[in-house]
Amino acid sequence: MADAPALEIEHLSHPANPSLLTIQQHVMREQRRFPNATGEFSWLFSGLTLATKMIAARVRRAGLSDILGSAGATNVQGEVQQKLDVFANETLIESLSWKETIGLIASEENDRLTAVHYGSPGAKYAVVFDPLDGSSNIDVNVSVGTIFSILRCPDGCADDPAKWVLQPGREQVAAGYVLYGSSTMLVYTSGNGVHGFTLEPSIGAYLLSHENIKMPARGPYYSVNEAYRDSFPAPYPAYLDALRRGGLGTKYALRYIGSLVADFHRTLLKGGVFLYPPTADAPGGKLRLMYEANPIAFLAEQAGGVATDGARPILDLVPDAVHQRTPFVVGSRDELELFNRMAAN
Ligand code: AFP
Repeated sequence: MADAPALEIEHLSHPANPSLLTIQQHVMREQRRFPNATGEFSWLFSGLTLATKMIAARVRRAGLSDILGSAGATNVQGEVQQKLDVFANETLIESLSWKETIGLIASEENDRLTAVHYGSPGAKYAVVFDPLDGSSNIDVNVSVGTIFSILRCPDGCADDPAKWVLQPGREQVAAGYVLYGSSTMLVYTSGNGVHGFTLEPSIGAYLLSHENIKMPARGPYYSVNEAYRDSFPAPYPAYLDALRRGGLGTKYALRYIGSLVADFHRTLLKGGVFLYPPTADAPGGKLRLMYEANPIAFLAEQAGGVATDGARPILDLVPDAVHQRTPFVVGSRDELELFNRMAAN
């Protein structure tokens, strides 16, 4: 019998196309940094990506379907729930409940923690989220977002859900947001830089579009609801004046959408500073520490930026309640250096 021809191998002549890297592949690649990684984390992440694609689809059709407007109830914050808030919350909980590694869920929309696989030996993570931030903007077609934070079960957490969830932001395993804007983007960090993925709607996949995002060291904008300026404490009014009058070399312009994910996304890409100071109506600040400030602060620090509550780094704050609020200042290195200097005087 004649010798069979040897199988020939042709080597790929070009490197893999990075723009075809999906979020799933990226998360798996990041996990390989940890020798004992099991792939469970990327399975967990798939619950988030599926839910946010469903939310994106619903947001896109918001004007066409009967989903705009109030759902007729208020949430734990006393805010009127929009129908899309309810849909986003239920979709995230439903999608995440399939993931055996999730023990607990905490949502902005729910008064109490939700036990998912709490008590099961495989449950390692808690997921904390704001299902649809900026939802008072939905009816006027302004960008909204989902913000999430993932926390690992620390020693002893099995008997104590508070110990599991009420961890400082520094302990986050991963965090990110999805911005439902002119395109849908997912931006996340697992502690190794900040990476952005754009949803390609024709194939339903988040594809890598912004690798290793770095926040410019200085930017052109400050972002704050200046209608409350009269009740801002020191140093906020003087700080805003300094930016406007060229204290950092250029005269700053103002940009404010009123939707944290959109305002932060601009700050992340263009630089500058976003502020939600204490006000007369909200002396402890308006934004929520665990599912707004912590995940955004983690992203900011990973991108070279800074986040503070006016006195301490956001990520060092030890929460004592899931829905606790905080003043919040986040942005580029130079703007935050000036802010911290003025706050210390
Ligand atoms: P809603 O989800 O109720 O629209 O609140 C959005 C938000 O929590 C945050 O996304 C904004 O940065 C902030 O509130 C805007 O608050 P003001 O309307 O007081 O400026």
